[in-house]
Amino acid sequence: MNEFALAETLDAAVRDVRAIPRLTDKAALDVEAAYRVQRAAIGLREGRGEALAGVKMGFTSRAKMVQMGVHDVIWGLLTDAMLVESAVDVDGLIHPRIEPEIAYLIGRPVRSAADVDAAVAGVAVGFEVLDSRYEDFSFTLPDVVADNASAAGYGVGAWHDPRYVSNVGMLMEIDGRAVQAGSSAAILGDPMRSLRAAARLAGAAGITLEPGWVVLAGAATAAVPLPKGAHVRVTASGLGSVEVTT
Ligand code: OOG
Ligand code: MG
Repeated sequence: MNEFALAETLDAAVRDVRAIPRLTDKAALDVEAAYRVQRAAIGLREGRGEALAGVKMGFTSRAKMVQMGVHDVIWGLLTDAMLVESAVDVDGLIHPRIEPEIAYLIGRPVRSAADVDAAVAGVAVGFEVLDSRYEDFSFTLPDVVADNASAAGYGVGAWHDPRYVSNVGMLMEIDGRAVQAGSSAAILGDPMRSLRAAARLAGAAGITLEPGWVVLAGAATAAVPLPKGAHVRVTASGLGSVEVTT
């Protein structure tokens, strides 16, 4: 299968809400080719009217690397349609998970890592909804890259003025019960490092981070299954909380 056909296979899995076998079971796919598949699949979304809205970093914490068995930092693209306002329709997802994130708001165009520190317009606590398109939520590095780093949705709390959040406590609760707790320091030692990596990777790919875009720095803890009828709250010390229902 060519790269465009692989992108169409992943895109169909999203639309049909049906898991597919890993691409690497049949196709010889390296990481570089996988990023081309990712970009082609995003192109299909753009063709349906979705607009790029940001970047997400993956496997920036040890907790996530250990959970998923992948040991390289990856990145993916967010579109406006992925933004969750208050509720997630889990019936439209295959096997969703949720994880606590630190989010940055871009205030000025960023073309390289050198631009990014001065371009931060805000920081917030956030969450990411993941939905691997692969059976059993299981993949190799090229598979998950091609699958846009399992991105399905994201939400952010109130934006705060730029500030250092290199070591703030983070808590994720479902129906009032703590399900994950950690520190933002789990994200590459400081989520700003992840933001700089996002700027470097996007720049190398010829993508400018635009004003209004959001960068998800990566989960501070492992992800947990997102059931139907749940109320999730993610809190980060000093940044307040963000809530979502399913
Ligand atoms: C891949 C996405 C990883 C993160 O924050 O580390 C990620 C996955 O776990 O399926 O978004
Ligand atoms: Mg994430």
